Amino acid sequence: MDRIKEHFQSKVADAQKEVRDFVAEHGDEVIGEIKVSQLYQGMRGMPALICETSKLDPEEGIRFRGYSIPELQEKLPKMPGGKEPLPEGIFHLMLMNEVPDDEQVRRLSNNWARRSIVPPHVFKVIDSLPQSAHPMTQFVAGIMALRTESEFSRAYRAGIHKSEYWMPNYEDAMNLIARLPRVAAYIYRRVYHNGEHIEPDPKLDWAGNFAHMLGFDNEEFKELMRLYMTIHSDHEGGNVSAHAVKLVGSALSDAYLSFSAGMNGLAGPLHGLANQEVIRWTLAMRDELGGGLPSKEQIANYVRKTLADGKVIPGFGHAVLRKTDPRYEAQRKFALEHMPHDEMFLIVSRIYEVVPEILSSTGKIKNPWPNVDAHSGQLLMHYGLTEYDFYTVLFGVSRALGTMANLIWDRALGFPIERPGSTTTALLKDKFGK
Ligand code: FAM
Repeated sequence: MDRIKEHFQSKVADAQKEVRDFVAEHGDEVIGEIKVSQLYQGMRGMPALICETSKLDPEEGIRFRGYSIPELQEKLPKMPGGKEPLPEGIFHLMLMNEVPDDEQVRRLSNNWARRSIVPPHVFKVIDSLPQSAHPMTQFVAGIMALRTESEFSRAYRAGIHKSEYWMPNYEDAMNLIARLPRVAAYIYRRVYHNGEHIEPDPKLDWAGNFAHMLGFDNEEFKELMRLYMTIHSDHEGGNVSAHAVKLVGSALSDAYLSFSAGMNGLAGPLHGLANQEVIRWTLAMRDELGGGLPSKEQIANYVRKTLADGKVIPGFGHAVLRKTDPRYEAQRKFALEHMPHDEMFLIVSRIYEVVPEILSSTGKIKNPWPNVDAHSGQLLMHYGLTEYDFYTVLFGVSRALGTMANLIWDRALGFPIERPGSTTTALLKDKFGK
């Protein structure tokens, strides 16, 4: 067993006992009530899941194991001379509930590099799809092809004891994280660079190597990838991708099956696909207005037209947040530091000045402020990653960090299969009257 796995194992028995004792003592406490409306509104605000890795506060935004994004930027290890946290660090924090030191992060980088070989049939599966298939389609196909490597599935078939489920599950989760950048970069190079693939450089960190395989070797882009992979990794348990991974995993579907379920959810325009939609919408606006930096009034008119057409303004609003997303702020800070005069950045900033007031004035949108997706595309475009159909794949690679840390814990804590109840409108009407 490697040292990282041993370190995790040293935490399992205490965590199991903590949960067992807590539920034995407080299992009958009531933590909320459910209104009829919540059943029709996507279970909004209903506490229904345990997710240890991060918690979203409506006003303050996300905290990973108690740390805000600015705190992580300060505390997590960085590359020598770098300013952005290494994603290995946030994974360690989420999994171990400890801020790692440089040595622990380096060990994780090396561990993932050793696990990162993707079997050739995965590339064949991807190559069998039309080049025009959306990158998320290709990504999910690649993940499913990786499943031939599942150690959990093999162990289950061989009759593994339930107390050991987490162990092969850990292997699957770590292998998946290690291999995803190669699969994602393969899709990018296949679709947008004539299939001219770039070999991994095992000496690089996980995100730096990902940037390298995508074809972006400048250090500033690598720093962006480290920030991007860190801030997109987790957003508590109830969002569509995180919940889908957890739900499917609860049936003892292995990490590959579970993660691909989450990626199918991330590919929806109200969730992760919003990052490509933001750029599509922004470019369409710019083109319609003749190019250049539109005025506030022009943006306002375009926003009103989008709303009148019955469409959403992508990148704005959130089911839980009620203020500007700190992930948006972290990206804005990066832009202000590295590209304050970039035209797309100026447009994004101006959209930020105009949209919230208009959304608020509709009187129905609960959060008029920008979310993570309102900014990420602009940063990528600045460095030449302009193929926005690919953006959700980047989000997906990052989301593996949080969802896999959770999946390992779910199996370690022996969480059961999820099976909430459902009811019918007729039954509710019988109960509460017409
Ligand atoms: N533009 C136009 N209308 C919006 C809107 C927006 N950006 N955000 C919310 N609304 C509408 C919403 O469609 C609903 O309309 P109806 O009553 O006619 O159905 C109404 O306002 C109330 O919605 P809400 O309670 O404020 O939001 P929800 O919790 O239902 O939905 C979002 C949350 C994120 C799905 C929604 O704000 C949205 O569609 N935003 C645009 C897409 C987007 O940026 N998604 C990315 C979210 C992100 F953080 C992520 O997952 N990566």
